[in-house]
Amino acid sequence: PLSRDQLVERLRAALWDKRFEHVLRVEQTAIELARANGVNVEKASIAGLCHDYAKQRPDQDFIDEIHRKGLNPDLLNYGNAIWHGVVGAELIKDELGIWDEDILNAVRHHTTGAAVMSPLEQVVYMADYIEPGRDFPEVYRAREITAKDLGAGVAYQTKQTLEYLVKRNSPVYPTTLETYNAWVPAYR
Ligand code: DGI
Ligand code: FE
Ligand code: FE
Ligand code: FE
Repeated sequence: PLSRDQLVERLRAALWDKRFEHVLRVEQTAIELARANGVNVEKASIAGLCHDYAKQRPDQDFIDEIHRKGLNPDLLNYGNAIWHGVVGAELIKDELGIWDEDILNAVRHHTTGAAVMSPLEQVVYMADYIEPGRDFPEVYRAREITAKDLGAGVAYQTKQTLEYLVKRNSPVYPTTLETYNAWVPAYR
């Protein structure tokens, strides 16, 4: 398996500087959330580093991978925002040799969440949202909530994301709705 330093170099090569720096901040935030929540810190580091590995790939790479791996054809109705996690996890497996299913699921679900998420998946989903470079208005509240209760953070982010998509008349990926139904009413 690749060492952390080797992974960092692969990410540096795959991403523009600003996005590479985001990835490093997500790694650090994921490590902190992992420590606070009894989650494997090394897995949090690897998943944090890799979560946006595929973000700058051309659409055709994702389309090819959807066909090659026989992924859900409904994916073809979406775009990079959904593909870079769900399909990106397959590229990480192929190209970085990461086979740990918990890490791969954390990458798969980092954008949409999922109805059922392991503690590691919750950590990466939240780290991407609250890393210190984020400055949208809701992020301050999100950091407070997540520090107290990781699951409550998941619910908060999911609700904010759904509101944002609906306000912009954006298509909502079905997994995002499943995440909403599983997490938001539970924290009412
Ligand atoms: O890759 P990042 O920018 O760090 O963050 P991300 O992967 O969490 O989000 C990428 C984008 O995906 C963001 O602009 C919001 C969007 N998004 C999240 N859920 C959905 C979605 N877009 C669509 N169309 N449908 C969704 O369900
Ligand atoms: Fe992402
Ligand atoms: Fe995110
Ligand atoms: Fe990200």
